[in-house]
Amino acid sequence: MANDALNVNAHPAPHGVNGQTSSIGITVRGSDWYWAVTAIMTVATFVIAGLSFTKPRNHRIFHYITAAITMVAAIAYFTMGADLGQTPITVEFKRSNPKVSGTPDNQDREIFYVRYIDWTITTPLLLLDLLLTAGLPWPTILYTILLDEVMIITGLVGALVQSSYKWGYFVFGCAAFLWVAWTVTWTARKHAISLGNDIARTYTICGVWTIFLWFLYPIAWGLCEGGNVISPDSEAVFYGILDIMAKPVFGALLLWGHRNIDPSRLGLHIRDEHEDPASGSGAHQAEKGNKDSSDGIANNGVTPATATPATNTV
Ligand code: RET
Repeated sequence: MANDALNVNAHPAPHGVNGQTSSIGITVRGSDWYWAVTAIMTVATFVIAGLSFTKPRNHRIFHYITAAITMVAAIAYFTMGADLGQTPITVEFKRSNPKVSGTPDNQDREIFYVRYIDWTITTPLLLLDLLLTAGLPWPTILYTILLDEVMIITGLVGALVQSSYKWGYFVFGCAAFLWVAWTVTWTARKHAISLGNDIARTYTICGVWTIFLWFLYPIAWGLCEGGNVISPDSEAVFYGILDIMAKPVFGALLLWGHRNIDPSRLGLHIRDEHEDPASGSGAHQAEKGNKDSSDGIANNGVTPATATPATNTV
């Protein structure tokens, strides 16, 4: 079946939105690639959701978070494959390369704002996956997620700005990212190391993978939405490969690492239906011989289970 999305969804075609058209947009090949990534994200979602059934309900938190990440990405990629979720923005840098030059009377580039809606939802979930693995106190997790939102939203606003002011937003975004990168590589790693070798190893592999990949996103932004250096088809490939590495491949590494880690060791005391509400997940801790309720690090900053079992039993 031929891919007709660029004509079906655009008024006027191709890439038209609200009567305006971008002359610098994806081709059918770019759209095909977006469909391929949609398929990868969809399959990943079903596999992860299926694997969650191999775990008791109170041990599924990382499966659920990770499946939500690929599910949201699948919908975003469906949108981009359909040439939707985008708007024309006049480029700041007019280029001579025919792939990004536009036409004499139109130098608008197709900006996929839906990418940022995806990231606004999924990057906090990726951080939650990581920082819960490290047993970081919840106020630090929340604050890091807030700065992550600053990073993504400034990236979105900058992408939608035509003038050089877009780089102001880019700088705000990079500053916020440095905080996130610091927390992941330093603060949270120290916490993970205090929880035992298996947790430290899982955290380090996933954390290093994440920060290495995340550093490439602002570079892609500079070449695409910012500098108009590479074509929207190349943009699709660049961000697409990054997203596959940062979501399904990251998810596989994380869930594999978690296969023998009881969430209660991370301070995640989650009660299952057959457990006595009054005893919280104390049973779990006793059974595994963990020290996390007494050392004050691995309990996400919540009062230890032994003191007030009801408050930290979700
Ligand atoms: C922007 C531009 C502003 C400066 C910075 C950025 C970083 C974005 C990142 C995105 C990560 C996305 C992921 C998606 C999931 O698959 C917004 C491009 C620093 C790090 C991991």
